[in-house]
Amino acid sequence: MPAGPFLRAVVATLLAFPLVALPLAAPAQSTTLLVDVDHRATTSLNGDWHAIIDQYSIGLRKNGFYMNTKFDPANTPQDYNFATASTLKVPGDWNMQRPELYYYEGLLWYQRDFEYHAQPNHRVFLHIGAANYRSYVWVNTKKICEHEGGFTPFDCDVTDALKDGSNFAVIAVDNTRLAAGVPTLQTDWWNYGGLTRDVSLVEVPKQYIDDYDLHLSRTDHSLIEGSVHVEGATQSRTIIVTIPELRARVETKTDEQGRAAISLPVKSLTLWSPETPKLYHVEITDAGTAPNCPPGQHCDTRQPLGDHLTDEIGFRTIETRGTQILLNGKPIFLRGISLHAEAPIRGGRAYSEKDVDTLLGWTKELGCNYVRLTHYPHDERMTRAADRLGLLVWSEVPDYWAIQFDNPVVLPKSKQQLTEMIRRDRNKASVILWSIANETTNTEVRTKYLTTLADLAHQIDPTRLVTAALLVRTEKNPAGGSFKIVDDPLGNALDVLGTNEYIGWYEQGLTGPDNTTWQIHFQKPVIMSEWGAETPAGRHAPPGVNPPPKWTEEYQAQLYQHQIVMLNKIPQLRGNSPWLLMDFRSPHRVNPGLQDNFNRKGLISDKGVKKQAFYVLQKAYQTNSLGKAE
Ligand code: GCB
Repeated sequence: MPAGPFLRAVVATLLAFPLVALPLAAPAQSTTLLVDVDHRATTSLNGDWHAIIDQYSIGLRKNGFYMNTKFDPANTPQDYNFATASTLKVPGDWNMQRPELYYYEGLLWYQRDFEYHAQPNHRVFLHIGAANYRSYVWVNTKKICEHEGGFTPFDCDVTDALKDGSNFAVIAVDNTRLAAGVPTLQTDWWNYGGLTRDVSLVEVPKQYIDDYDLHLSRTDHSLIEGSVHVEGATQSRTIIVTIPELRARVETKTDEQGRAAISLPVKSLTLWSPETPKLYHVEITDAGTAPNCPPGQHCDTRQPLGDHLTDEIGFRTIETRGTQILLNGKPIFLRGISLHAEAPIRGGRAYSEKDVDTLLGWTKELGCNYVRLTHYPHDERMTRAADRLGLLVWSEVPDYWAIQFDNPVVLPKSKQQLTEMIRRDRNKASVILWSIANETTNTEVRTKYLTTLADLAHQIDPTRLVTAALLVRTEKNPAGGSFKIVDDPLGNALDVLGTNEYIGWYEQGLTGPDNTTWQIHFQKPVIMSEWGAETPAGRHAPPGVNPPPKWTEEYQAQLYQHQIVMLNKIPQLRGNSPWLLMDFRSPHRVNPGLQDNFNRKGLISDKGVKKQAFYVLQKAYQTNSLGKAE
């Protein structure tokens, strides 16, 4: 290879930075988070993006300097060329789009051109629905922002970088697993990389509504309360919230922080519930800086109007009383199933309406009123659809397994993802549970860390319940069988206890559940958040062999029967979400012929074939033979 400036730059960089320690880019430029982006008029940047695999992160070593300066289309780059690079579809993980990317973990550069014609007095954001795991964004060679976290949206202010006419964006996405990441190195799911969700340009006025929270008062079911925030508001602005169908309207003012408290009395409200998933059309208007209009006077002085948003919102309350979960003040049992954001049939990360329709269609067919969306926030289409379909939702951040709880750089990452998840979805009636973790080992430092997260979730959103999927202790029962003991001190910080168990799969056999007694050391509602068994669809026990062997549909189905009997004996059980709706891709599952890179604990195969256990759970849900305590 001829020694040119590029090579010299690379050699110099490599000498400066040992191979193992890729230099971290400069501290992340701030990103914001616009809520309700799917109701704004946006310019979609979905479609074909040029893509360059950069396995050694060369372009990033100088904080994007090298590639960035050569993005000028007048230059003919020596070592890469976006114009001639082949393309990848956005949204979409890269792993499923090209064979050479199936196992790829590293950096990949995306580039696309777009037209933009500026409107005066507006700000423009580049909205990225999710990019796994770290992203670095440039527009027209200007470095715009960075973001860490693979499952939450972010918005980068590109106003000053845009030109009238032809523009281009470059986004480097890196899905290298990080020990100090959230999640950390080990996960039982595929590390799908790339721009996995929608990308768009969002144009907003100079002062814009970046956030709002409208919910029903727990104590007064004829009062909607919350707040609206106007970013960039330097003086008090008039905010109007209306629900035309209810003829409800409130007009109020922002404070010095740009926040307006909302208190909106409503009459004859139909409460949102799985049986009546009623959504109301809501209008939120920033009416500018003019004073309130005195009654009886003509007021057209408040032009120009500021930002305007619409949303479809359901109103309901969720709370606990002792060991009960109350929806709209009434006890409810959560008949659920867990699911990953794995796309049915085509495979890869789920992102489309079709993916959501298929997954939630199966969930409804199963007789569920509830879904546990594991182990990270899913696409916003999922929670929108859950709102429409009347499915209650558990939504989770990827504080999964062995997070580095003792590493001070990690907690801010968890907090950020939790905040982003809550902001995006707190106007969705379907979401009732924020889950802060899954199966974390009980240590003092872990409990402190996750208690901080639970407190943060309560602080940002005092209207919902906070949960986590806990590990459960096992002890021998002197009278025979075993005890399952729920006494993880993290339970003190939670409203609802999720508990995972694999009796009959990782421990004991089919009759394991018959010999298990549960001891729960908290007077709080419990959801059996995971349990299950694995089998490829269509793999059957030999005729007449009973009990059936593991890895057969018969074993899985019979285990479901035993588990359901056990679950019904747990007095404070208030919900159930077995593991899981559909088989999903995972690097942990390498058993040839049985798994072939798929965790096969689904009730349905990744190709859409239902296993026998599907019908066992369906029967329990449809006949109400599970959760009788309701
Ligand atoms: C668990 C994890 C889940 C795994 C599952 C399994 O406990 O929470 O992510 O996929 O077990 O199949 O082992």
